[in-house]
Order: sequence, then structure tokens, then C-alpha cells
Amino acid sequence: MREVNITMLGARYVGKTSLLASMFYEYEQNIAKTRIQLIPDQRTTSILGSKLAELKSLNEHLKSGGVASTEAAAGAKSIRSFVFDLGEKGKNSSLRLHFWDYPGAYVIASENQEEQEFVRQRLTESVAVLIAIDTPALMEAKGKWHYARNRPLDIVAHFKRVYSNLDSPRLVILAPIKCETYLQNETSTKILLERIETEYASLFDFFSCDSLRDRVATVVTPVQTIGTIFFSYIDVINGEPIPRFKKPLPDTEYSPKDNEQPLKYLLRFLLKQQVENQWGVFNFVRSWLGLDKYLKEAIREFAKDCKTSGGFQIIQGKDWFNI
Ligand SMILES: Nc1nc2c(ncn2[C@@H]2O[C@H](COP(=O)(O)OP(=O)(O)OP(=O)(O)O)[C@@H](O)[C@H]2O)c(=O)[nH]1
Ligand SMILES: [Mg+2]
Repeated sequence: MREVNITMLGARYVGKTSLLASMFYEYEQNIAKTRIQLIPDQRTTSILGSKLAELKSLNEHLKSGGVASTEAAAGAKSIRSFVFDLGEKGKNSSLRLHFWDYPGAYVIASENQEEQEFVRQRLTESVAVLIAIDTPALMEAKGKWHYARNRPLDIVAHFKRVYSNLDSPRLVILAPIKCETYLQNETSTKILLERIETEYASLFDFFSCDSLRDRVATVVTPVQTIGTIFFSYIDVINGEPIPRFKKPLPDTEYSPKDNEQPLKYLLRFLLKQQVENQWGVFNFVRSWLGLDKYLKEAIREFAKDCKTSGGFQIIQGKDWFNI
């Protein structure tokens, strides 16, 4: 089976694994409306299932003082890959989506050469990169915690090392998470997007240079991994910012929103490449989609409603989504 690699990027504890878990939870919820299926392997189901349980319990057991985020259990060295097989419903799968999920400590600020090289390899091979952003750190206290928490400079440095002489198009998705608070109205949504544009300006500048402009598509997709709990304040314990959350309506059920959007953007991007005939190292995807007309149509249908408002924005490369 053909395989597409996707790398999760983001500092320690920003919510990469939660993002993956809720992305597939929401996809499953909507599956009845689609003609495609995504089948996780057993390990993926088990690990992401536990993560989902953790997110749901955050919704249910939020104490009045707010939730203290607990340290992620993953050890710094435990790289995990999550595998989903994609195909037409009720038929054999045709494409494997392989998400590489690193503990943030491994990707960011590691001084170990071997670790850095491993991440470099994954980034080189990945058709898409999902950057998880801890939104309270970006937005609160005039962004005081943003650099320490989200490590944007390390992220730019990773891309600069890998994105030179690209011979195939790439998709970079910035996904602000824990962002419920900032999507409540048009003004706050606009401020969120402006903060991203300001704080990731050097990344966007790099992607818009002459040699990358036509090869890199960049989008912002805010995902609400829980949907019901809202930022309250930042507690500082031993110099570490600990975001606290509140739940304004105690009985509301866990209701993640827009988590399937990154997946829609990804599939739309792959489909467009097939249409445009632009390939390079990902040449195999063309033959995959070329062969399977029905699946292609099913993907087109699934991916047709990529959001472009309410905090969603294509920063660069609109044409890559024009299917
Ligand atoms: N309040 C709130 N907490 C969240 C949300 N998403 C994730 N969390 C919590 O944030 C913490 C970190 O999430 P993870 O998904 O483990 O973060 P990670 O980036 O994978 O962390 P590492 O693997 O250690 O790099 C967990 O305690 C989650 O329960 C959210 O939308 N809202
Ligand atoms: Mg993780």
C-alpha cells in the first residue's frame, strides 16, 4: 500500500497528541456522511483512545478553580507513529496516512544530534506538517509565554534546515488548540489571526521566498479539541506557566469542533496535486489517485468544505486547494 508521511511539530505539551486524537474522533463522528473510510491500526486506536478519554475527563472533572494540566506521560524518547488506512468504504484501503508524533522535547530544543537527524529525515519525507500551537500562551499576557511554550524560533529553524531545493509541494498546517476562548466572536477571532501572523511572521516570510512560494501551501486551522472549556488564567508555578481553564456551563457535553478540518485540507491538497500533475518524490500518489476514480470523487466530496472563515485562513498557496 502507498504511504504518505505527515509530521506533527510543536513544543512539549502544546497538545499534538490531543489534536491527532480529536481529529480522528471527529472524523469518526462524521463518517456516516462520507464515502471514504479511515482505519486506524490497533496501536493507534489504543493510544489515541486513551488520549480521547483524557480529553473527555477534562471536560467532566473540571473543578471550579480550573484544571491543572498534568505533565504528558510520554518520555522524551518515545516517538510514536500513528497509522490510518484510507480507502473507499467497504473496500480494501489504497493509501496509508502515517502520522509521526514526537514528544515535544524530542523535536524542539534537543541537542542530541541523532534525535535532530531523525526529525530532519521525517520532515524531509513528509508531504505535510501539522504545527500545534498552545493558544493561551500565544494570546495571554501580551504573548509573554509564547516563546517559551511554543518555541516558534526552533520551528522556523527546523524548516530552514529541510526546505531547500524542494522538488515537491508541501503543506504546512498551523493548528492553534485550546482556542475556544478566542473564537467567540468576530473581533476575538480576528485578533487571534493577527497574533499568528505577527508571531509566525518569520516562518511565513521564509515560506514566501522566491524558491518556496510556489511549493509551500500554508493554512491556519484552529481546532477546538474539547469545545466546552475555556481559558481562565495563567498560574505561574516555579517559573512555569500553567494555564487554568473553566467550564461556564457545567453540564455541557464534550463537543470538539472543526477537528477534521486539518484532514480535509490534507486530502484536498493531495487531490489537487493529482489534478495538477505536480509530483517529484511523491509521484506514487498520482498513480494511486489516478487508478481509483471512485475514491477520488469520494475524497473530493469529503474535502469540499474546507473552512476559510471563522479563524480559518489560507496564508499562502490558495491554488493548491482549488479542486
Ligand atoms: N484545556 C485544554 N486542555 C487540553 C486541550 N487539548 C489538550 N489539553 C491538555 O493538554 C495537555 C497536553 O496535551 P498533549 O496532547 O499530551 O500534548 P503533546 O504536545 O502531545 O505533549 P508531548 O507529547 O509531551 O510533547 C494534556 O493534559 C491535555 O489533556 C484543550 O483543548 N483544552
Ligand atoms: Mg504527545
